[in-house]
Amino acid sequence: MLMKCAPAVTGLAVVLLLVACGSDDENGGVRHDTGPTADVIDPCAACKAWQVCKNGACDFDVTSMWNIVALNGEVTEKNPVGESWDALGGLPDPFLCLTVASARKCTTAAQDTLKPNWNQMLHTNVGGGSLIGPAIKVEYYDDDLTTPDKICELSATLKLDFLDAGAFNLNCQQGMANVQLKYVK
Ligand SMILES: [Ca+2]
Repeated sequence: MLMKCAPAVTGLAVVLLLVACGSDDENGGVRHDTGPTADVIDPCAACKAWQVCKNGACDFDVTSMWNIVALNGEVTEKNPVGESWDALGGLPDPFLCLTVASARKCTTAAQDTLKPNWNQMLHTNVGGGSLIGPAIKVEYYDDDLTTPDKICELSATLKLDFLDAGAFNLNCQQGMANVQLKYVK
């Protein structure tokens, strides 16, 4: 009995185990496993931080909070009419605006580049309910002295998969952009 209940452990632990083993004898000495039992499987054990357990399944938590970061993008060399974006073969100055829950936020314009690298936080603490469901308005422009030239405008409906991936990309004829979704709480 002693050997069975006290595997390689230090002195103090042995003493404690001896006490525990003593009471085992009263129950027939069959209880010796302290690990969790496999009888009950929690269906929500694998729920992510932004999910709630609902009717025994993981469900999106509409009260979760998210930050939205415009990471980077790419723009085609020519504009929709086949010309360079700026005069005399100049490269574009791309910026991205995202309207979420009626708030329109834009990156600064990346100067003279086909590969803007903004890495700018546009929205903070956006409620999950505003992120999934309502479409996000996307405006992608080449900044100019007068009025910006449109690279593209579109409406994006986010999917739960995007939250899982923590990012999504926007694709249109004249360019693409990567946007990061960061779970806050
Ligand atoms: Ca420009």
